[in-house]
Amino acid sequence: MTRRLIAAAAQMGPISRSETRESCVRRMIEMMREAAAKGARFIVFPELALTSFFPRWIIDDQAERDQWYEEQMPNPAVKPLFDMAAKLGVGFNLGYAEKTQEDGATRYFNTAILVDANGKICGKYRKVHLPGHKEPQPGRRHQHLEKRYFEQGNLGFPVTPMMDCRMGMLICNDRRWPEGWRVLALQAAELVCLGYNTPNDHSGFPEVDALADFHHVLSMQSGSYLNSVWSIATAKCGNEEGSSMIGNSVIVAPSGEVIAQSQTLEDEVICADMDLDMATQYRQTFFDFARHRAPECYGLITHRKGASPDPDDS
Ligand code: CDV
Repeated sequence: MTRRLIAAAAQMGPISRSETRESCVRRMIEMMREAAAKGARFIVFPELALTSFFPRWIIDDQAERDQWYEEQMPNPAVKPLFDMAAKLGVGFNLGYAEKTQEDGATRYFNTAILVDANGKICGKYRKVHLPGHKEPQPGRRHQHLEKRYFEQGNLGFPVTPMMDCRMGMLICNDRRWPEGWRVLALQAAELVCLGYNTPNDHSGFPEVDALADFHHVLSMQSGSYLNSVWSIATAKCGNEEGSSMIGNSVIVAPSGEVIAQSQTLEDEVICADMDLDMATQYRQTFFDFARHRAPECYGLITHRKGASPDPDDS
């Protein structure tokens, strides 16, 4: 018997600087109802889905900065989303900024969680590939200060068995780096969930910005195909506080085919009926890892960080 999961991407249009968590959660609940009415049992929400994308701003005051993070999950503002998930019997993936006390220090991460159909948190991931800068870049219309406001994730790339599916998570920029996908695939992940905020107006190179949608879809299709996994990528998009962000939320099959794609730059639900066994099918043929991979030849992947022509560079 094939294992099927009807899943959805719940894309969000812009979130203004003054919009409250309560308002964002209301928008998400509305989309959760719509997805459930279409038969979906699992939903992927965007990266940093509870606030505006604050790393575009220089915020020096620590107390002001701390307001952008969640110290508890679920907290009272977000609890209605968990309650609705349990009521409708729908699981979800949610991205948010996390402030936590760990190893005797206050720490900040760009985080995503997996919540099951009973409203219970089953998995957590903290973004590894943080883009942008630690120090503000002079002359930029919008900053991208993720390296200032978050530290690199410290949970690796975990796979969580949930809703009869082996689920992994990546966050936004992670989709451009094949290493994370592969670490998930090597744990027999069947679905990769990813939320993103991808601007197309401030790389400093108009020719790069013009390809932002193409590179996003390319990364999702290649990540899915080369690793034999389903993937769901959900945007926060549109014009947010003067920054233009791409839409194009997609659900991609292990074949690399795009099965569903959003059409707007607003709140929008897309769904797909996923045959989870498709992941296994590809892993028994082209991508039978155990038969064809050669880890003994891949040492540089874990030993060397940057590209170098010097054979002795570590
Ligand atoms: N939020 C992100 O990680 N955004 C990056 C941008 C800055 C390139 C992305 O990869 O889409």
